[in-house]
Amino acid sequence: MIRNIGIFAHVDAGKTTLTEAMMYVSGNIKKLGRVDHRDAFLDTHALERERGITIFSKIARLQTPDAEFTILDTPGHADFSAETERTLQVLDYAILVISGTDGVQPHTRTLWRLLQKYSVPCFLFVNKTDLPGVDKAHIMRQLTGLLGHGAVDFTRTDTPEFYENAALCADALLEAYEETGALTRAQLCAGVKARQIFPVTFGSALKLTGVAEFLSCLDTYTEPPAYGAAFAGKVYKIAEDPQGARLTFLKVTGGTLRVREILPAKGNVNGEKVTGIRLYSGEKFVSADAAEAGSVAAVTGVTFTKPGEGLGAAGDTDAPLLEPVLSYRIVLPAGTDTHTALEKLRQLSAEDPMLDVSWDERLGEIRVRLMGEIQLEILKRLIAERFGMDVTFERGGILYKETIENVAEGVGHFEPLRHYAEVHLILKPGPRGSGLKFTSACREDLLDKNWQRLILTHLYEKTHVGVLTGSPITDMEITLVSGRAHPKHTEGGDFRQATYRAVRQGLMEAKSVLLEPMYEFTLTVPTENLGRAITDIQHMGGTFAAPQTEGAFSALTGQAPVAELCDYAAALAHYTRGQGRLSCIFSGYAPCHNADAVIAAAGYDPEADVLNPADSVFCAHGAGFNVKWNEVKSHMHLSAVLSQRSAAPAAPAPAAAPAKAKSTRDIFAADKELMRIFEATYGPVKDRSDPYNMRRHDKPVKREKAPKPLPPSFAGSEYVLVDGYNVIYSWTELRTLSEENMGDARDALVTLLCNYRGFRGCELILVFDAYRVPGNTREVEKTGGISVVYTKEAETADSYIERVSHELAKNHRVRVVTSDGMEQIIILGNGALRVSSEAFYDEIARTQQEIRERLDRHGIQ
Ligand SMILES: Nc1nc2c(ncn2[C@@H]2O[C@H](COP(=O)(O)OP(=O)(O)OP(=O)(O)O)[C@@H](O)[C@H]2O)c(=O)[nH]1
Ligand SMILES: [Mg+2]
Repeated sequence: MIRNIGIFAHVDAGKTTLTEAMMYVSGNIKKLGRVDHRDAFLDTHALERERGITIFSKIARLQTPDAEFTILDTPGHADFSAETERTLQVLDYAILVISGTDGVQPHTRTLWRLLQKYSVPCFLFVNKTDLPGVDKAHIMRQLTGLLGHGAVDFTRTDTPEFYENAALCADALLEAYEETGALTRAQLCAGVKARQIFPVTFGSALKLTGVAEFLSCLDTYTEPPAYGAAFAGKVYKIAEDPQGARLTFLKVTGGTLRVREILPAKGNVNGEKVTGIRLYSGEKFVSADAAEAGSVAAVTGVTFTKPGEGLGAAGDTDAPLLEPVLSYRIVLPAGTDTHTALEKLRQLSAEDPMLDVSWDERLGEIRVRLMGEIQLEILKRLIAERFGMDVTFERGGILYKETIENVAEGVGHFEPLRHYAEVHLILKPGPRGSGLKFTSACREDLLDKNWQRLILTHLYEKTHVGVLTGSPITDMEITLVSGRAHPKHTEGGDFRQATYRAVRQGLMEAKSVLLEPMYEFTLTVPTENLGRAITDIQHMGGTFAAPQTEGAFSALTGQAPVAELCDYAAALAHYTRGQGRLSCIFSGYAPCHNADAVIAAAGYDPEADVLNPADSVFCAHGAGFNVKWNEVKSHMHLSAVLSQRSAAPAAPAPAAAPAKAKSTRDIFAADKELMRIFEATYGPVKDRSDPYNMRRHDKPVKREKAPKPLPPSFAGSEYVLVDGYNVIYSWTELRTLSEENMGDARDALVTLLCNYRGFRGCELILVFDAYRVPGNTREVEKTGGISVVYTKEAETADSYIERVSHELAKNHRVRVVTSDGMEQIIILGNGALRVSSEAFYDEIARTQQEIRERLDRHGIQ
């Protein structure tokens, strides 16, 4: 059975050289390559050979007489640590390489944190002992500082001193040792597996000393894990082979994976057929018909996979610990079509989700997230090689996050005509670095389990943004505590709306805190410059430990904001005349040291963020209307959970006492004018006297008073915005026409709408996407009383409609005609009403019928 072992260290410690040496010493490769000669077995990519560093994780298959190992070599440079972290989820053991000359480095500490998070048992190899100045005792002291008593020298495993040291690692080991005066192989193996013992050996990968002994240590003290019979798999990496085939690297963690079988997928995506299984070693692979549990393989034929995903019986991996903190704009070469470029760049994002390639609609920019300058250079080269695009990068700033410091209840209600959903969420601050956690504590008699699951899906599916700067929120527990569906009118999308709005409403009520990314840094300067270094770090709002002076240099380690440190290298080089060294690694988020300035510079207005509304939509007079976030709680249909708990925590929920609701017709009777408009628009109003008690409030409702005045958005004239191509594609006649000639289909639609407008007396805006047309500027044509808009380059009809409807809805009734499948959030978020293309088709047909009847009455042919 195979043992999967990852190999980790800071840059240049000798990981690739050690892997090569282990392959050579064990007879798995015949020729010893070398990183420095650009012929290493694993650093196979041209960019890796050019720079002499590992950029992509790689696999080496290693067979010894007694065991089979899969070694995963990882990049040591901090800029590629996301790639390194991804491999951790498929490992049985890790090797942490320490360079004998450098000792424990800040990056070693980061890697140690990662190994702890993923609970991977670990062996240590102290490398480069061939070089002068390597002090084994000093390194052992450093390792004890890092790992505690678990670091045990395994150079000689038959001495009393060895047994004593190993026995001190755990109570069970100590007891066994006291009984017998020794420890068995099985006991030591168990200690290693339980992360109580971390075996340390010494050697030189380059000179092949201590390598055979290290291999034998791995052979003796590792054991393959046990796996279940049901298929399970963990995806850790997506890549492309030189022929452009998509490779899904995974570990089979249960059962067997076979070629031509369907790889089961989670969620809505159907499974896909595995067309090939490749067992890679270095650049080469052998094809296999099946991969047993424990194998790490590359699978071809599947497109839905993403790193971190669990397949079959396996769960998904938690969010990674390390993440990029710098945002960049990608500037495309002149004449490149933005849309095509974005699609290509998104392929890279599928391989490395951390890049998070995104399109900022507001600023018209493509953005990526990066770890640092070296990653930037590599990405630039990769984009040029794979897509033939010579892009440049512009710094787009720091990736801030937001959290809250008090508990709040967020309420979202979504009830345009014939829709219904209400959601109550408790937002609670979580520990720093804990990310977002979503749970449900909602009673099933209040809301069916399926709706609850759907709400959780909606919480997971979106990057929820905060209300200070619009940055993603983090470190919160969001609990679903209450909600309501309508047995007839609730559709899945309604809960999406209500959930998103509940999060935002809660954020508006809570006290928000801006968080900024921090670096853990080591700053080495000539001792005469130490004073300057300390002053600089203090000015940055950083913290540091007592400086360590060695010879003419002093080292300062601590934490400081990324925003301040990311540009410090230039100043450092200047005042130390090139002798200063700065090494940084992301260490997490902390409250922002200059929050007020950052918030002011962001200029974010949460109430104007139409993509992320905090307001709700309620229904009155047969039409939905917008309710501001700070008034939602006086309209909501369920009681607040927070206040209920604090007011009478022990009291059982009162039995539902249905308040007598007035029928829609009653309400309309109060406003004949509205009734007329409503009926003219939707046809006769059906008497839906609320058979489901939808209007019941848990608290008594005073219905005697006159209905609330209508929101101002319905007072003025009516605007109808029509998403042109959507309508053409969903109306059979127009679609058929478009297949022959799109121009004819557009003209036919214009004619229909002109007639409609003439009869209904509304303002009509017909919008056609022209965003894929390079160099196109927006055009507006007035024809037959309607406005026909062709959007400009990089502007979709959706985004145009969203903006315009937002403006118009302030003073007018606005309806938006688009397909059913479209996200409703945008349009409805700003008070406009959405009409599906199908429903609008009926309306147009009815209008035409009315026009004909009227013409008939007047004897006009
Ligand atoms: N003297 C000496 N040099 C070594 C030893 N092991 C590796 N090196 C050298 O150290 C440099 C880095 O080695 P790599 O194997 O590329 O190190 P790495 O840890 O894989 O580096 P990255 O993948 O870029 O993080 C090369 O110049 C190696 O020749 C050793 O045992 N002794
Ligand atoms: Mg390497």
